[in-house]
Amino acid sequence: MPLNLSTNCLLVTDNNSKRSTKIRLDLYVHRLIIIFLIIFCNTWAQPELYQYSYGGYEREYYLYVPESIQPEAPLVFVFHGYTGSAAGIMDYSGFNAIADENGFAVCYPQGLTDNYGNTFFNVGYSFHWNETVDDVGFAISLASYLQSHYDLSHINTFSTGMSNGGDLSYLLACDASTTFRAVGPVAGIMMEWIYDSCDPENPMPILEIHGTNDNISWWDGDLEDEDGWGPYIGVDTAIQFWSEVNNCTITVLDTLADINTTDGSYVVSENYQSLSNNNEVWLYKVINGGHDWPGVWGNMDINASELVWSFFNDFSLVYHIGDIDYNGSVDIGDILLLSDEIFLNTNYNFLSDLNNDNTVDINDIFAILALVLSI
Ligand SMILES: [Ca+2]
Ligand SMILES: [Ca+2]
Ligand SMILES: [Ca+2]
Repeated sequence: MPLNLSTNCLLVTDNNSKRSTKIRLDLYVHRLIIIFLIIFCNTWAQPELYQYSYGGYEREYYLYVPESIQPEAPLVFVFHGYTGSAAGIMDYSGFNAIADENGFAVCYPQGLTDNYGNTFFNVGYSFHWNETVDDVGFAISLASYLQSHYDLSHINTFSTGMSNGGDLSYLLACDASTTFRAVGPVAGIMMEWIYDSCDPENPMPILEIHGTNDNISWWDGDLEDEDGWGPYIGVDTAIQFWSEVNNCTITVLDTLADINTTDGSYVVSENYQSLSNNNEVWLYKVINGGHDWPGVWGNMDINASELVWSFFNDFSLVYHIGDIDYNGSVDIGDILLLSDEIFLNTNYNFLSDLNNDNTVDINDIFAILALVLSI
């Protein structure tokens, strides 16, 4: 018996040993899988720095594509301020986290360096009189490339930015309204020359967030160019201009809750609406606010990044590839339109490119027929 007991004990010990070894191995494998997943997921979702040749320059941008992104997801451009950087605004704006939650891609272009050694986007400041870089062309070209290469929305593409990046967003609203669906400048202004020449092909929703005590992008503008950036119009004039462009006739004013009573400012919202279209113009007027990105520094009652995304989301257009007439279904009417486009050799329409090969031809007819006939 003692021997048996002993043997049993030994056997038990042996079994325990094997079991504990197995448990250790299982834990080890599990840890390896978790570590692998963490590395893999992080690698997948990490923003990456890319190069892009345009206009004789080797441009750079960060692109963030959440791992859960769906085809035809929105694309948001975020432009940094004068002397700033793509990495800097990517870091402080928090747009990558918002993109994760809402399923859109974010592009952070890097401005070139001017004669003063400062990074910038060219909106025609007076001291940039000799700069010829075409940042509007760069943004249009890069948007088109990213839309096609990453299967992102050709319609729901937006622009925001801080200060100089906000100024560029206004210029894009004027000159690139067929590429950008809406823009949301923060502490941005319209240079007088942009205001004078602005004639957008499409009206577009505009959101501005601006402090009344901004000591760089002055609320009332600087038409006499006292500050050296070149003449620019005031915020109220810009908002009035875009309200007229969008045919807005209704104004809704609201004073937002002064949630943070130690930030020295509060926010009044102005919402301009149209009876003839779905476009709106929004102004978040930060009373006593400075040259800030609210929610990060300056006013803490609102979060500029979240407001900008919420605005873009509200003005995203819903569409489906193949529904060329936007009537909510793919049917004979769309087949006829597609046939006309091919027959008349009209400009490329991505809604007609059912097989997503960047051309509209007979193969798309076969594809839409298959879709309509459900074969
Ligand atoms: Ca406050
Ligand atoms: Ca249709
Ligand atoms: Ca095609």
